[in-house]
Amino acid sequence: MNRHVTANYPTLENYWMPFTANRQFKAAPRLLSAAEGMHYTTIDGRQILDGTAGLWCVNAGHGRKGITDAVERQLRTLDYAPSFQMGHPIAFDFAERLAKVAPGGTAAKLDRVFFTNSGSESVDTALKIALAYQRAIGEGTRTRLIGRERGYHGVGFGGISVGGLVNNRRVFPLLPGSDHLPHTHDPVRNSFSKGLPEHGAELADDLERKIALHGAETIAAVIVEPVAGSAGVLLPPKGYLERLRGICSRHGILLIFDEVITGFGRLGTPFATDYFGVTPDLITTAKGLTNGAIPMGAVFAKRDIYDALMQGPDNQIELFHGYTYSGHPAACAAGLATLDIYESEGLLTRGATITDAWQTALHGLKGLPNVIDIRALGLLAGIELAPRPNAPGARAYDVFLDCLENGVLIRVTGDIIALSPPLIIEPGQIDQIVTTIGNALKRAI
Ligand code: PXG
Repeated sequence: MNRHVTANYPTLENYWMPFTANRQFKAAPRLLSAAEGMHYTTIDGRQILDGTAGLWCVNAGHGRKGITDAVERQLRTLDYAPSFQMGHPIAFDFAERLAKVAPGGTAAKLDRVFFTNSGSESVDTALKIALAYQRAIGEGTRTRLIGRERGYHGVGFGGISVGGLVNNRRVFPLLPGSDHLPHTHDPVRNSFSKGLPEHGAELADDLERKIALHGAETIAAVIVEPVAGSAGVLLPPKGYLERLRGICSRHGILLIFDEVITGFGRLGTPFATDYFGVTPDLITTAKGLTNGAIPMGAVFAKRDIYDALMQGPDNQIELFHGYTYSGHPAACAAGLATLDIYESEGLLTRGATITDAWQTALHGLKGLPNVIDIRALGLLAGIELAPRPNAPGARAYDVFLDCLENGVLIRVTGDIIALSPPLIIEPGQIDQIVTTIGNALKRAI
């Protein structure tokens, strides 16, 4: 794996890498230097098929000229402008375009858009909007935020408090009063499900128990990923999200869908909200919003929520929240150009036309050594492996290295392989991903 090419090789010690085993990486670095379409180029000139859309974000594929040109034009015209008590047209234009693709019927459309710079910021923004809304409607005792075990909502203090991945939480103090629903992963009952798993809708009823325990009047919001991504592509059981929606509505609790991964076409619909036909009150997004080209996130809120906060004297700031780079002109330009591509190439629904081929190919890995579950939906997939005794994660990591050596980038989390290719993937590339993983699995005994 140690493909040292001395030319072009950077000094490695200064960059403290995120979510990376720094010492292991720096001893055998894996460096990408270019990207185009479905492929990365490594620093030593090899082509790597991107099975992960970067980090679940490059939905339209790499190096899209429309995006590059729009960003360049924007930077030449208006590089930066403040968004506090000042405005610039492109941020309003982008919000208006996003409102058109936002889910929810006319009555419940999530067409009020707050800009952030990342998924983590979108999550913390949505949690704060939920708290501010409850207070604005006279429900100020509702300060509790509820997430779910194995949920990932970024790395802000709000996000890790409602998140459910222990390594991201244990070192840090968390928001008081946060609590968690049980996760929905049930391999005993649901392994190798095609489409959504049959069993587990009743897990949503745990929210009723939280309400019985804490009192509904203390709970502001529940946040879940419609499909849990980082924890290894965990699908919601049939009927689960509907039940969660019902309980939240009955008890005045806001429902937030974290669509940082599922937003912008990942399930073959514009949002997971559209796919499941269950409408939350707030949606968090990032990643595919700008095709990963410029960092940006956005929170979509129902009109009622926005309206409830537009109170008090006109000269008063309604929500004490925002970022220097909220609605950054270059990010808005990237986002508008990304929407143009999504629309002209039909990418927000393309997943629906190839998901059958994708799911069939993935499920073909059943029976290979150590594969204990396969789950796939839209253009997402998780392949769960039996861990090696006393070495959790080692087998999947070997598969990751093997695939990279053989020209395919996958993502592993623990002993789960996660796949989320760009939405432009062609059938031959699906075969290449699946064949490469299959060969690696045979070697990773
Ligand atoms: N919510 C969800 C559902 C996410 O998946 C975030 C929030 C945070 O987004 P930012 O932009 O702050 O990173 C995410 C991010 C992985 C992986 O492979 C997943 C994410 C990021 C990096 C790696 O599991 N998701």
